[in-house]
Amino acid sequence: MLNIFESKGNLIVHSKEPYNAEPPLDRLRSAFITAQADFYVRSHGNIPQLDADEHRLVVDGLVERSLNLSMTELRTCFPHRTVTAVMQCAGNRRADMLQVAEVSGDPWAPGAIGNAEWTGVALSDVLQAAGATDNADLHVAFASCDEIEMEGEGRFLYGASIPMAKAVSPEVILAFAMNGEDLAPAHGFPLRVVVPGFAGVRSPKWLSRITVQAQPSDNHMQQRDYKMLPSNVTADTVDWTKGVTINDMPINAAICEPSPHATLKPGLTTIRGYAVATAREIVRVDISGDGGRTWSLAELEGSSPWSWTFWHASLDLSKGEHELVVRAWDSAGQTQPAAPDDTWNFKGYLSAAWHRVRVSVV
Ligand SMILES: Nc1nc2c(c(=O)[nH]1)N[C@H]1C(S)=C(S)[C@@H](COP(=O)(O)O)O[C@H]1N2
Ligand SMILES: [Mo]
Repeated sequence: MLNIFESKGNLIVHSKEPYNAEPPLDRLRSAFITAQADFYVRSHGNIPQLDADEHRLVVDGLVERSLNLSMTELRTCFPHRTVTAVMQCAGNRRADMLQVAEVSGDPWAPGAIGNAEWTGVALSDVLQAAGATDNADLHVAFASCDEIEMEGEGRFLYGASIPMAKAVSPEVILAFAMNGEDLAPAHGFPLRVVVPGFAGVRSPKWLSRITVQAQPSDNHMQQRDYKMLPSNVTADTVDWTKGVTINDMPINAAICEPSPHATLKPGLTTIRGYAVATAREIVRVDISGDGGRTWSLAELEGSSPWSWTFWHASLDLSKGEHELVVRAWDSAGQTQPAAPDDTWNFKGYLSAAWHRVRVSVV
């Protein structure tokens, strides 16, 4: 079997251990469905090499009957569902916030996102088989097999949770396949959660346990990370209990081509990128060739619920330096903040300001 650096040879590696990497943007923009080889990887610990024949999924907590399922039982006892959905890290585009002030975490460009066809079983079917009550006040907690080591936290296994109201939505699945293939080890083989519309952190890979409980997961990932924080809060002053849990992702858009600092010829240039509004629809994308003073409409290439929307535009660029800018609009008329300063936070989460790319025309 290929090792991770071979199987992910096209990616830009932010760190090797834990392995974190994203695709170059022209590659990301080359297909509506992102190939596993080109799909970003965000890991906090090791990448477990699990045996599907041995793997078990336990369902317990506030249920009428606990389940302990093999992968074969999971595949054969429940109807299969396929959902095409974006997976996106809450730290996607963090590099832009880094330009405002220091932030913690890897400097992700706009590549910590991908769109895949996930196949598995509905989480709601599994919860129903266990006789879980779907009281909206409950939480569904997930436990994984990867081990994480963090300063001040020691060693622990990855875990996170989602509210019951989302857990019983039909789009939330326990996936064993991505784009019709087994999940690659880096993407959670043999089983992961996929929570369309939510930040990637709520979609645990290498899933081993589902627990229905009265409160959110007590895991570090749920309690002391991945929260929305005001810009005056720092690593030294943060009170995690006051942060807001990041679930839904904001509207966002990025220019994938041309790449930053590209040298172009005068005349018509095609600009390509993606926009994403998760639960809502992208209805308009604006593109500027002069730093956001004047705008024209990009052409949308169609979408599906939970997927991204690809767009392209043609701009007539004269000789000189240009700042290309994109901003998207959703069906509720919401758009993106103009500058990363507006939403800066020391963790660099939810970086969704107008995306700017400088090019030279010579
Ligand atoms: N078990 C486990 N699940 C995890 C993570 C992890 O480190 N361990 N990272 C999460 C985060 S923060 C993101 S953004 C997505 C990334 O999924 P991918 O690596 O398949 O792209 O997985 C999520 N699930
Ligand atoms: Mo993430």
